[in-house]
Amino acid sequence: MKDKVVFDLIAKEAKRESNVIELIASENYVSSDVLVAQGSPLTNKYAEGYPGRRYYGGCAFIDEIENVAIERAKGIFGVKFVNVQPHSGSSANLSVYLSLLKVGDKILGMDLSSGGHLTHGSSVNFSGHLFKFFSYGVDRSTGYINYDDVQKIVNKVKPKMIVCGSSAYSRFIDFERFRTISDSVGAILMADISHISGLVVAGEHPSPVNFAHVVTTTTHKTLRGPRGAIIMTNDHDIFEKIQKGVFPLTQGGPLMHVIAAKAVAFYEASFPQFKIYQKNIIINAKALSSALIARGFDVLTNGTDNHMFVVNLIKKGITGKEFQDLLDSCFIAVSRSTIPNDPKPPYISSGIRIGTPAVTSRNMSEREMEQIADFISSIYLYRKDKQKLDSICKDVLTLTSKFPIPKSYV
Ligand code: DSN
Repeated sequence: MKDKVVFDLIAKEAKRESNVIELIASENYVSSDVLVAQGSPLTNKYAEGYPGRRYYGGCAFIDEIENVAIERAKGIFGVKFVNVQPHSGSSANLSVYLSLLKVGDKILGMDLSSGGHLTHGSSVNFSGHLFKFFSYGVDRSTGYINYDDVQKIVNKVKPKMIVCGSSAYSRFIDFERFRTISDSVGAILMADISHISGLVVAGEHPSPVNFAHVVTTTTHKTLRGPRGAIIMTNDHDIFEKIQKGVFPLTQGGPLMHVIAAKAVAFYEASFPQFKIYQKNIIINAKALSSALIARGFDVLTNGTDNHMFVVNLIKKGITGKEFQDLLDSCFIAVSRSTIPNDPKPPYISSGIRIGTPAVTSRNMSEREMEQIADFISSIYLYRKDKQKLDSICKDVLTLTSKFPIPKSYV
Protein backbone atom coordinates (compact mmCIF):
# COMPACT_ATOMS: atom_id res chain seq x y z
CA MET A 1 0.00 0.00 0.00
CA LYS A 2 1.27 3.46 -0.89
CA ASP A 3 2.76 5.58 1.89
CA LYS A 4 0.06 8.24 2.06
CA VAL A 5 1.78 10.24 4.76
CA VAL A 6 4.95 10.92 2.79
CA PHE A 7 3.32 11.29 -0.62
CA ASP A 8 0.74 13.74 0.72
CA LEU A 9 3.58 15.82 2.16
CA ILE A 10 5.48 15.67 -1.14
CA ALA A 11 2.35 16.91 -2.92
CA LYS A 12 2.04 19.77 -0.43
CA GLU A 13 5.66 20.74 -0.92
CA ALA A 14 5.26 20.66 -4.71
CA LYS A 15 2.26 22.98 -4.37
CA ARG A 16 4.22 25.31 -2.08
CA GLU A 17 7.09 25.45 -4.58
CA SER A 18 4.63 26.37 -7.29
CA ASN A 19 2.78 29.00 -5.20
CA VAL A 20 5.77 30.94 -3.89
CA ILE A 21 7.91 33.61 -5.45
CA GLU A 22 11.16 31.71 -4.89
CA LEU A 23 13.96 34.17 -4.14
CA ILE A 24 16.33 31.89 -2.21
CA ALA A 25 19.60 32.47 -4.08
CA SER A 26 20.74 28.84 -3.76
CA GLU A 27 17.51 27.21 -4.99
CA ASN A 28 16.15 26.47 -8.45
CA TYR A 29 13.63 24.32 -10.35
CA VAL A 30 15.20 21.35 -12.16
CA SER A 31 13.76 19.88 -15.37
CA SER A 32 11.61 16.76 -15.23
CA ASP A 33 14.47 14.86 -16.95
CA VAL A 34 16.76 15.67 -14.01
CA LEU A 35 14.02 14.49 -11.62
CA VAL A 36 13.47 11.27 -13.59
CA ALA A 37 17.20 10.46 -13.68
CA GLN A 38 17.43 11.07 -9.95
CA GLY A 39 14.41 8.87 -9.26
CA SER A 40 15.64 6.07 -11.54
CA PRO A 41 16.65 2.45 -10.70
CA LEU A 42 20.26 3.64 -10.51
CA THR A 43 19.41 4.35 -6.88
CA ASN A 44 19.68 0.55 -6.36
CA LYS A 45 23.31 0.26 -7.41
CA TYR A 46 26.52 0.20 -5.42
CA ALA A 47 29.60 1.32 -7.33
CA GLU A 48 32.46 2.11 -4.95
CA GLY A 49 35.52 3.09 -6.94
CA TYR A 50 35.81 4.81 -10.31
CA PRO A 51 34.88 3.82 -13.90
CA GLY A 52 36.88 0.70 -14.86
CA ARG A 53 38.04 0.22 -11.23
CA ARG A 54 34.97 -0.69 -9.19
CA TYR A 55 34.71 -2.83 -6.10
CA TYR A 56 31.34 -4.27 -7.26
CA GLY A 57 30.15 -6.26 -10.27
CA GLY A 58 27.46 -5.13 -12.68
CA CYS A 59 28.92 -1.66 -13.20
CA ALA A 60 29.11 -1.60 -17.03
CA PHE A 61 26.30 0.95 -17.52
CA ILE A 62 27.17 2.77 -14.33
CA ASP A 63 30.70 3.29 -15.67
CA GLU A 64 29.32 4.69 -18.91
CA ILE A 65 27.03 7.06 -17.04
CA GLU A 66 29.81 8.36 -14.81
CA ASN A 67 32.07 8.83 -17.84
CA VAL A 68 29.34 10.77 -19.65
CA ALA A 69 28.93 13.03 -16.60
CA ILE A 70 32.71 13.60 -16.42
CA GLU A 71 33.07 14.37 -20.13
CA ARG A 72 30.12 16.75 -20.12
CA ALA A 73 31.41 18.60 -17.05
CA LYS A 74 34.83 18.92 -18.68
CA GLY A 75 33.16 20.32 -21.79
CA ILE A 76 30.95 22.94 -20.19
CA PHE A 77 33.62 24.20 -17.77
CA GLY A 78 36.56 23.83 -20.19
CA VAL A 79 38.65 21.93 -17.64
CA LYS A 80 40.91 18.85 -17.90
CA PHE A 81 39.94 16.73 -14.88
CA VAL A 82 36.65 16.33 -12.99
CA ASN A 83 35.46 14.19 -10.09
CA VAL A 84 31.65 14.00 -10.18
CA GLN A 85 31.15 11.91 -7.01
CA PRO A 86 30.91 14.45 -4.14
CA HIS A 87 27.55 14.15 -2.41
CA SER A 88 27.46 17.85 -1.52
CA GLY A 89 29.42 21.08 -1.56
CA SER A 90 30.53 20.46 2.01
CA SER A 91 31.86 16.98 1.24
CA ALA A 92 33.61 18.32 -1.89
CA ASN A 93 35.37 20.97 0.19
CA LEU A 94 36.26 18.43 2.90
CA SER A 95 37.77 16.15 0.24
CA VAL A 96 39.87 18.98 -1.19
CA TYR A 97 41.20 20.11 2.19
CA LEU A 98 42.08 16.57 3.31
CA SER A 99 43.58 15.65 -0.09
CA LEU A 100 45.90 18.62 -0.38
CA LEU A 101 46.66 19.66 3.21
CA LYS A 102 47.52 18.22 6.61
CA VAL A 103 45.11 18.56 9.52
CA GLY A 104 46.09 21.71 11.41
CA ASP A 105 47.42 23.56 8.34
CA LYS A 106 46.62 27.25 7.91
CA ILE A 107 43.87 28.23 5.44
CA LEU A 108 42.53 31.67 4.59
CA GLY A 109 38.83 31.91 3.72
CA MET A 110 36.10 34.53 3.53
CA ASP A 111 34.47 35.39 6.82
CA LEU A 112 30.91 34.00 7.19
CA SER A 113 29.30 37.35 7.99
CA SER A 114 30.84 38.91 4.86
CA GLY A 115 29.42 36.18 2.64
CA GLY A 116 31.73 33.19 3.17
CA HIS A 117 30.42 29.65 3.56
CA LEU A 118 30.37 27.49 6.70
CA THR A 119 33.01 25.21 5.17
CA HIS A 120 35.34 28.17 4.61
CA GLY A 121 36.44 28.11 8.24
CA SER A 122 33.47 28.59 10.53
CA SER A 123 34.33 27.53 14.09
CA VAL A 124 31.15 25.42 14.30
CA ASN A 125 32.03 23.49 11.10
CA PHE A 126 34.52 20.65 10.43
CA SER A 127 36.68 23.20 8.55
CA GLY A 128 37.20 25.28 11.68
CA HIS A 129 37.69 22.13 13.78
CA LEU A 130 40.30 20.48 11.57
CA PHE A 131 42.29 23.42 10.19
CA LYS A 132 43.68 26.69 11.45
CA PHE A 133 41.49 29.12 9.55
CA PHE A 134 42.03 32.85 9.15
CA SER A 135 39.59 35.13 7.39
CA TYR A 136 39.28 38.12 5.10
CA GLY A 137 36.13 40.22 4.87
CA VAL A 138 34.92 43.08 2.71
CA ASP A 139 35.90 46.74 2.71
CA ARG A 140 33.86 48.56 5.36
CA SER A 141 33.10 51.54 3.12
CA THR A 142 32.46 49.85 -0.25
CA GLY A 143 31.33 46.34 0.69
CA TYR A 144 33.70 44.97 -2.00
CA ILE A 145 36.58 42.56 -1.36
CA ASN A 146 39.69 44.71 -0.88
CA TYR A 147 42.44 42.69 -2.57
CA ASP A 148 45.20 44.82 -1.05
CA ASP A 149 43.86 43.94 2.40
CA VAL A 150 43.73 40.24 1.44
CA GLN A 151 47.37 40.47 0.35
CA LYS A 152 48.31 42.06 3.71
CA ILE A 153 46.59 39.26 5.66
CA VAL A 154 48.28 36.65 3.46
CA ASN A 155 51.72 38.23 4.02
CA LYS A 156 51.15 37.95 7.76
CA VAL A 157 49.44 34.55 7.98
CA LYS A 158 51.27 32.70 5.17
CA PRO A 159 48.45 30.17 4.65
CA LYS A 160 48.96 26.85 2.87
CA MET A 161 45.66 27.40 1.04
CA ILE A 162 43.45 30.35 0.12
CA VAL A 163 39.73 29.75 -0.45
CA CYS A 164 37.86 32.22 -2.63
CA GLY A 165 34.19 32.13 -3.52
CA SER A 166 31.19 32.87 -1.36
CA SER A 167 27.54 32.30 -0.51
CA ALA A 168 26.46 35.91 -0.24
CA TYR A 169 28.81 38.24 -2.15
CA SER A 170 27.20 40.04 -5.06
CA ARG A 171 30.24 41.28 -6.97
CA PHE A 172 32.60 39.64 -9.47
CA ILE A 173 35.43 37.71 -7.86
CA ASP A 174 38.85 38.47 -9.33
CA PHE A 175 40.29 34.94 -9.54
CA GLU A 176 43.41 36.15 -11.34
CA ARG A 177 44.21 38.54 -8.51
CA PHE A 178 43.60 35.76 -5.96
CA ARG A 179 46.09 33.59 -7.87
CA THR A 180 48.72 36.32 -7.77
CA ILE A 181 48.15 36.64 -4.03
CA SER A 182 48.37 32.84 -3.56
CA ASP A 183 51.56 32.63 -5.61
CA SER A 184 53.18 35.33 -3.47
CA VAL A 185 53.34 32.82 -0.59
CA GLY A 186 53.21 29.54 -2.51
CA ALA A 187 49.65 28.78 -1.34
CA ILE A 188 47.16 26.53 -3.13
CA LEU A 189 44.18 28.47 -4.47
CA MET A 190 40.76 26.82 -4.17
CA ALA A 191 37.74 28.50 -5.79
CA ASP A 192 34.35 27.42 -4.46
CA ILE A 193 32.01 28.62 -7.23
CA SER A 194 28.90 26.86 -5.93
CA HIS A 195 26.71 29.93 -6.29
CA ILE A 196 27.98 31.26 -9.61
CA SER A 197 28.84 28.10 -11.56
CA GLY A 198 25.92 28.49 -14.00
CA LEU A 199 27.07 32.05 -14.71
CA VAL A 200 30.64 30.78 -15.22
CA VAL A 201 29.51 28.10 -17.70
CA ALA A 202 27.59 30.75 -19.65
CA GLY A 203 30.52 33.20 -19.65
CA GLU A 204 28.55 35.66 -17.50
CA HIS A 205 31.13 35.58 -14.69
CA PRO A 206 34.91 35.21 -15.23
CA SER A 207 35.96 31.57 -14.88
CA PRO A 208 38.46 30.46 -12.24
CA VAL A 209 39.55 27.28 -14.06
CA ASN A 210 42.78 28.77 -15.43
CA PHE A 211 43.67 30.52 -12.17
CA ALA A 212 42.64 28.31 -9.23
CA HIS A 213 44.55 25.07 -8.58
CA VAL A 214 41.25 23.42 -7.74
CA VAL A 215 37.61 24.41 -8.18
CA THR A 216 34.56 23.05 -6.36
CA THR A 217 30.92 23.67 -7.11
CA THR A 218 27.55 22.37 -6.09
CA THR A 219 25.33 21.35 -8.99
CA HIS A 220 21.94 22.57 -7.80
CA LYS A 221 22.12 26.35 -7.69
CA THR A 222 22.53 28.49 -10.84
CA LEU A 223 23.70 25.27 -12.57
CA ARG A 224 20.11 23.93 -12.16
CA GLY A 225 20.97 20.29 -11.56
CA PRO A 226 20.43 17.79 -8.73
CA ARG A 227 21.73 18.41 -5.21
CA GLY A 228 25.39 17.41 -5.20
CA ALA A 229 28.83 18.69 -6.18
CA ILE A 230 31.88 18.21 -8.40
CA ILE A 231 35.60 18.98 -8.09
CA MET A 232 37.66 20.25 -11.04
CA THR A 233 41.31 20.92 -11.78
CA ASN A 234 43.73 21.27 -14.69
CA ASP A 235 46.57 19.75 -12.67
CA HIS A 236 47.15 16.01 -13.06
CA ASP A 237 48.96 15.55 -9.71
CA ILE A 238 46.29 17.43 -7.82
CA PHE A 239 43.62 15.35 -9.55
CA GLU A 240 45.28 12.08 -8.47
CA LYS A 241 45.17 13.27 -4.86
CA ILE A 242 41.57 14.48 -5.18
CA GLN A 243 40.45 11.10 -6.57
CA LYS A 244 41.76 9.37 -3.42
CA GLY A 245 40.45 12.22 -1.28
CA VAL A 246 36.88 11.62 -2.44
CA PHE A 247 37.03 7.81 -2.42
CA PRO A 248 38.01 6.17 -0.12
CA LEU A 249 39.08 9.05 2.17
CA THR A 250 35.79 10.89 2.67
CA GLN A 251 33.08 8.96 0.81
CA GLY A 252 32.04 5.38 0.12
CA GLY A 253 29.61 4.42 -2.63
CA PRO A 254 28.79 7.24 -5.04
CA LEU A 255 25.13 8.20 -5.55
CA MET A 256 24.88 6.98 -9.14
CA HIS A 257 21.29 8.20 -9.59
CA VAL A 258 22.50 11.70 -8.66
CA ILE A 259 25.51 11.40 -10.97
CA ALA A 260 23.14 10.51 -13.82
CA ALA A 261 21.04 13.57 -12.97
CA LYS A 262 24.22 15.69 -12.93
CA ALA A 263 25.00 14.38 -16.44
CA VAL A 264 21.51 15.43 -17.60
CA ALA A 265 21.95 18.90 -16.07
CA PHE A 266 25.35 19.30 -17.82
CA TYR A 267 23.66 18.31 -21.09
CA GLU A 268 21.01 21.00 -20.56
CA ALA A 269 23.73 23.54 -19.68
CA SER A 270 25.41 22.95 -23.04
CA PHE A 271 22.50 24.49 -25.00
CA PRO A 272 22.38 28.14 -26.11
CA GLN A 273 19.16 28.55 -24.08
CA PHE A 274 21.23 28.06 -20.91
CA LYS A 275 23.43 31.05 -21.79
CA ILE A 276 20.33 33.19 -22.34
CA TYR A 277 18.91 31.95 -19.04
CA GLN A 278 22.06 32.96 -17.12
CA LYS A 279 22.10 36.39 -18.78
CA ASN A 280 18.48 36.87 -17.74
CA ILE A 281 19.22 35.83 -14.14
CA ILE A 282 21.65 38.76 -13.91
CA ILE A 283 19.31 41.19 -15.69
CA ASN A 284 16.61 40.25 -13.17
CA ALA A 285 18.93 40.52 -10.16
CA LYS A 286 20.02 43.99 -11.26
CA ALA A 287 16.40 45.03 -11.88
CA LEU A 288 15.16 43.71 -8.53
CA SER A 289 18.02 45.26 -6.54
CA SER A 290 17.49 48.65 -8.26
CA ALA A 291 13.74 48.47 -7.67
CA LEU A 292 14.27 47.75 -3.97
CA ILE A 293 16.82 50.57 -3.65
CA ALA A 294 14.26 52.89 -5.28
CA ARG A 295 11.79 51.82 -2.58
CA GLY A 296 14.18 52.73 0.25
CA PHE A 297 15.95 49.42 0.89
CA ASP A 298 19.66 49.38 1.70
CA VAL A 299 21.29 46.90 -0.72
CA LEU A 300 24.91 46.00 0.06
CA THR A 301 27.32 47.44 -2.54
CA ASN A 302 24.30 49.23 -4.10
CA GLY A 303 23.58 46.47 -6.57
CA THR A 304 24.96 43.26 -8.01
CA ASP A 305 27.09 41.72 -10.74
CA ASN A 306 25.63 38.25 -10.31
CA HIS A 307 22.45 36.37 -9.39
CA MET A 308 21.90 37.77 -5.92
CA PHE A 309 22.29 40.56 -3.41
CA VAL A 310 21.92 41.16 0.32
CA VAL A 311 19.58 43.73 1.89
CA ASN A 312 20.76 45.36 5.12
CA LEU A 313 17.67 45.74 7.34
CA ILE A 314 19.21 47.60 10.26
CA LYS A 315 17.66 50.97 9.33
CA LYS A 316 14.29 49.26 8.78
CA GLY A 317 14.21 48.10 12.42
CA ILE A 318 13.41 44.48 11.57
CA THR A 319 15.72 41.45 11.82
CA GLY A 320 16.51 39.08 8.98
CA LYS A 321 14.59 36.30 10.71
CA GLU A 322 11.50 38.48 11.29
CA PHE A 323 11.43 39.72 7.69
CA GLN A 324 12.04 36.23 6.28
CA ASP A 325 9.10 34.90 8.36
CA LEU A 326 6.89 37.83 7.34
CA LEU A 327 7.63 37.34 3.63
CA ASP A 328 7.12 33.58 4.02
CA SER A 329 3.62 34.22 5.34
CA CYS A 330 2.91 36.06 2.05
CA PHE A 331 4.30 33.31 -0.23
CA ILE A 332 7.66 34.99 -0.85
CA ALA A 333 10.67 32.79 0.02
CA VAL A 334 14.01 34.41 0.92
CA SER A 335 16.81 33.42 3.26
CA ARG A 336 17.97 35.62 6.08
CA SER A 337 21.60 36.59 5.86
CA THR A 338 24.24 38.08 8.06
CA ILE A 339 25.72 41.38 6.96
CA PRO A 340 29.40 42.33 7.42
CA ASN A 341 30.10 42.88 11.14
CA ASP A 342 26.52 41.84 11.92
CA PRO A 343 25.52 42.77 15.48
CA LYS A 344 23.08 39.84 15.49
CA PRO A 345 23.94 36.11 15.57
CA PRO A 346 23.49 34.18 12.28
CA TYR A 347 20.23 32.56 13.46
CA ILE A 348 18.63 36.02 13.77
CA SER A 349 20.85 38.14 11.46
CA SER A 350 20.33 41.67 10.15
CA GLY A 351 19.76 41.04 6.47
CA ILE A 352 18.01 39.00 3.83
CA ARG A 353 19.63 37.49 0.75
CA ILE A 354 17.66 37.65 -2.48
CA GLY A 355 18.43 35.67 -5.64
CA THR A 356 16.82 35.40 -9.06
CA PRO A 357 17.79 31.94 -10.47
CA ALA A 358 14.41 30.33 -9.65
CA VAL A 359 12.10 33.16 -10.75
CA THR A 360 14.11 33.42 -13.99
CA SER A 361 13.61 29.68 -14.58
CA ARG A 362 9.87 30.48 -14.43
CA ASN A 363 10.40 33.03 -17.21
CA MET A 364 9.76 36.08 -15.06
CA SER A 365 11.45 39.21 -16.36
CA GLU A 366 12.18 42.82 -15.40
CA ARG A 367 8.49 43.74 -15.31
CA GLU A 368 7.80 41.06 -12.71
CA MET A 369 10.89 42.20 -10.72
CA GLU A 370 9.23 45.64 -10.32
CA GLN A 371 6.08 43.92 -9.14
CA ILE A 372 8.02 41.73 -6.70
CA ALA A 373 9.79 44.81 -5.30
CA ASP A 374 6.35 46.37 -4.77
CA PHE A 375 5.19 43.26 -2.92
CA ILE A 376 8.27 43.20 -0.67
CA SER A 377 8.01 46.90 0.07
CA SER A 378 4.26 46.76 0.78
CA ILE A 379 4.63 43.71 3.00
CA TYR A 380 7.17 45.66 5.06
CA LEU A 381 4.99 48.81 5.18
CA TYR A 382 1.79 46.97 6.08
CA ARG A 383 3.40 44.34 8.30
CA LYS A 384 0.89 45.02 11.10
CA ASP A 385 -2.20 45.27 8.83
CA LYS A 386 -3.64 41.76 8.43
CA GLN A 387 -6.23 42.79 5.87
CA LYS A 388 -3.66 44.47 3.63
CA LEU A 389 -1.30 41.49 3.95
CA ASP A 390 -4.11 39.12 2.93
CA SER A 391 -4.73 41.16 -0.19
CA ILE A 392 -0.97 41.18 -1.07
CA CYS A 393 -0.90 37.37 -0.63
CA LYS A 394 -3.69 37.07 -3.21
CA ASP A 395 -1.74 39.23 -5.66
CA VAL A 396 1.40 37.11 -5.12
CA LEU A 397 -0.56 33.93 -5.90
CA THR A 398 -2.05 35.55 -9.00
CA LEU A 399 1.46 36.36 -10.24
CA THR A 400 2.92 32.89 -9.64
CA SER A 401 -0.12 31.22 -11.24
CA LYS A 402 0.77 33.04 -14.47
CA PHE A 403 4.31 31.58 -14.49
CA PRO A 404 4.11 27.78 -14.18
CA ILE A 405 7.29 25.85 -13.33
CA PRO A 406 8.69 24.61 -16.67
CA LYS A 407 9.10 20.88 -17.14
CA SER A 408 11.85 21.22 -19.72
CA TYR A 409 14.43 23.84 -20.66
CA VAL A 410 15.85 22.51 -23.94
N1 DSN B 1 24.16 27.69 2.62
C1 DSN B 1 23.86 27.45 1.23
C2 DSN B 1 23.33 28.69 0.60
O1 DSN B 1 22.15 28.88 0.69
O2 DSN B 1 24.09 29.48 0.05
C3 DSN B 1 25.04 26.97 0.56
O3 DSN B 1 25.49 25.84 1.18
